[in-house]
Amino acid sequence: MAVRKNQATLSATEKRNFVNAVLELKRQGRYDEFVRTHNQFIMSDRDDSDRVGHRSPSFLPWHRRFLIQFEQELQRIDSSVTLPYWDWTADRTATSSLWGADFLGGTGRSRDFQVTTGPFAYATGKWNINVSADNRPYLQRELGGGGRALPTRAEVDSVLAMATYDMAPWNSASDGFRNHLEGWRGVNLHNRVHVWVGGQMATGVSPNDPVFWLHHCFIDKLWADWQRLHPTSPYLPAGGTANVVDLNDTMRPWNNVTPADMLDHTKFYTYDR
Ligand code: CU1
Ligand code: CU1
Repeated sequence: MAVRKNQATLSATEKRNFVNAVLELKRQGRYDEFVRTHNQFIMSDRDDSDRVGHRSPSFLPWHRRFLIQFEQELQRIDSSVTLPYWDWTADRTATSSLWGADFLGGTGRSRDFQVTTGPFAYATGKWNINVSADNRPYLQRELGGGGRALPTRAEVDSVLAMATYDMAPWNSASDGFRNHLEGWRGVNLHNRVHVWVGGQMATGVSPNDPVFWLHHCFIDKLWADWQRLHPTSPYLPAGGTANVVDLNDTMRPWNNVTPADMLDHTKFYTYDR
């Protein structure tokens, strides 16, 4: 069974294998398909009409399925690779090892926020941005530039304490665990991290930045942690709800997977703690 680990505990070899698999997927042209799919959902998910990937109950199962597909593509290149997670409550500065030249590279330069260090720097010739929001061909970051710190452990725990998965109106105005984790309400967890990284991460083409996968892997882990804390709290809504993915409805773009299929992550992988 594949074990997903905290990125801070990866060996030099594990970091290199992850980076190399990501670069190979990019070279094959398959990486950009994930960027394109994600952006299409960001553009079409609406509070008052169909919503699947975001601002809706299926935010968590949709991204779980999306990450599994990405991880499987990496494993086809290197079977030893699993997605690492970034615990941004612990590794919360622009100088943490996550941003080292041996892993994801650092923040962007001040002139244009272009990332110039590490394996995803434009000058390497291996990381051109093809699915773009602004026609710039290079990865951009402005770590911490939004002026608001990354969420704290206490903030995470306050959201994990919420016993109800989701509530009407099942969108970005909802109370409950999912919407507070997604970050449209309250302490703003997931969305705030996208803004903290800045550059492409603050847009619909966020998977252009490989940190997207490490961020969402931690969000996925927090869902699993929440399930353990609230073993009798079900996924909601159970059925008959307009415009959102109920427990046994299939999710686009796969159309063969439901939230119910995604509830037990241990069918696919485990976390290191
Ligand atoms: Cu997303
Ligand atoms: Cu996200």
